[in-house]
Amino acid sequence: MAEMELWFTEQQTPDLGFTCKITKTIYTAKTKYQDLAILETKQFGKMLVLDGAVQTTIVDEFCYHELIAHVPLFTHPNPKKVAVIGGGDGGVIREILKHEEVEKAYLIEIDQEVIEASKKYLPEISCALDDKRAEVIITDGIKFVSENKNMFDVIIVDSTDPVGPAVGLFESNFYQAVYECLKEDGLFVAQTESPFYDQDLIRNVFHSIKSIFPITRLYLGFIPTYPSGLWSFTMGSKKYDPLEIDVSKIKRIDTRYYNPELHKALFALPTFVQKIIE
Ligand code: AG3
Repeated sequence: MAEMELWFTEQQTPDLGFTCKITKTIYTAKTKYQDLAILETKQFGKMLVLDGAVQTTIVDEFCYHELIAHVPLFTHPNPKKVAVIGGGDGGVIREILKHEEVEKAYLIEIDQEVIEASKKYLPEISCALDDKRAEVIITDGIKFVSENKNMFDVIIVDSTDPVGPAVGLFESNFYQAVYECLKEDGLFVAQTESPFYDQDLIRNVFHSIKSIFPITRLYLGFIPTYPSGLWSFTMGSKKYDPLEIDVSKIKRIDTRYYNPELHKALFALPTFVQKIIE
């Protein structure tokens, strides 16, 4: 008898699917906010899926988590207080805590069940959530940033796609609140989707941030399990420019994607991406 094969497909666009062979469905739940699944895939190991969209996998999570954390943290000369909005799997917190000067890293996540499932089934990613320097706050990130002023050196927005509870995390009001939540020399980074499939979003986000922050920069990385693989991050900064830092001063930390040679190179954009943000 032929062996039964199970496959998971993320519908990345109305016309394109990304399909992985599944060896096991480890956990599924309908949380208050979204459908959650943790799958064992053959190609990428364990995978976290929210509302049908791949969030992270054991094999390629380092690409995303290192890029979203180390670029802002090595741009700010002395990041002591850092907040992650979203990011319930804990991967960004793990990277932030590799920086010794960080005194406290706050995880502001709306969905407690993402944190609990990640702690239970994805310890490789969530391992730093129990660190003494980490503090988890279960609340709406939009509400949190609007209620706290002048509080953080760096804010990292590790959101899902702009659908459902994350829509507001891509809006101008939110970026204004982030500006006010940062200290006078603070900076922030948000994940801003694929330059192949989300050009309007990238353009709108870039211009909203640019109308609020004195310095706005877009950088790119490669994340195999995300739509098109090519992924964008947008930084808004009050004072420090990632392109002006002295890269020879960047401390070597344990990473697999990020390195000091790459820091400025990440901001060199293909022509079609330059055009998106013109
Ligand atoms: N947050 C960004 C995931 C976006 C992926 N989109 C998709 N697969 N359609 C990732 C959270 C990791 N900490």
